[in-house]
Amino acid sequence: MKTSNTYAGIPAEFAQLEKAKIVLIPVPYDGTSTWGKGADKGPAAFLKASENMELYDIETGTEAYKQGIFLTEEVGEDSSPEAMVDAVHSTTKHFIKKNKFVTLFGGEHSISIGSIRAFNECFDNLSVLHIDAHADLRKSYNGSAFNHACAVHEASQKTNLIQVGIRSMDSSEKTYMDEDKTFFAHDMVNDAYWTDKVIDLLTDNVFITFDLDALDPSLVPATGTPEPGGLLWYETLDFLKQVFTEKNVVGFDIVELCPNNEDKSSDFLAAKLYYKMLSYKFTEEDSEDEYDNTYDASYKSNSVNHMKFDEDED
Ligand SMILES: [Mn+2]
Repeated sequence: MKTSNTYAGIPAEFAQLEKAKIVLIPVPYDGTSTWGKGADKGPAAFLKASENMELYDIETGTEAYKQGIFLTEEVGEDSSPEAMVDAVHSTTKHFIKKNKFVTLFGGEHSISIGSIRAFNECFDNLSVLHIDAHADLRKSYNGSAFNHACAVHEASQKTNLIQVGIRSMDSSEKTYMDEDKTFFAHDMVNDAYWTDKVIDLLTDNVFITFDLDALDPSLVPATGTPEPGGLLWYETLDFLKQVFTEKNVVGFDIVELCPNNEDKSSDFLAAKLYYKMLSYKFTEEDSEDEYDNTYDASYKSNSVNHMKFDEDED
């Protein structure tokens, strides 16, 4: 079921798959959240807020929707966390192979296990930029490796994982944390150069997974596990702009919007954040230009074969 006919109500001519450079996959999944429930309502609230947002970006002077944004059917698989992750993985990969700039909106953070896996299989030497209040590094939680508390465990083992905004974790997660690649919120507040340090640690191909609870709860109260002391709006935008300018961002997801009836500002912030990221990605791109997402079909199959060969030798 589609919650809206087109993203942000954009004209149909900009919303067709063939012409669109951007694909948006809604994943309304909330199967493993442990406290605040309602992330399954996130995509609908995000899309509704997007329809009420201006589509001209003042800062970049662009209208990113003219690059074309195709809104897919929701990934509704929820028979088990593992089945959901598989569905997100295959849907994401399907659209990467169509040479699109693929974005996802959750849903809780466990959806990112599937999206990160798809991007890591398609892009050489991938960095995952994880922006979150929580470390999310547990190997399993409540009996599942596909819990939201495990969102980037796999990424910590298989990609260059850089964590930003972290201010809540369990001591057991230290086993999987690379402190040289972790930016704790209490350090960032006293370090004027943290963004440059993040940039230095990132490889060229970057996937961003953005948990909205990374932001301060004064900005986003509507999230499942709000933590005090988060990122503020303009420092976040400055940081993202730097990443999009200096690196090849290959895709992103935004997760953990948990809408409520009292506060609509969180929904609007999520809508604006999504569109800002598109505006930064496509600032220099003419809407008539062909898009090449640099997906390399030969890369991963070769490296897998090579690894297999080495294992056989042993
Ligand atoms: Mn979080």
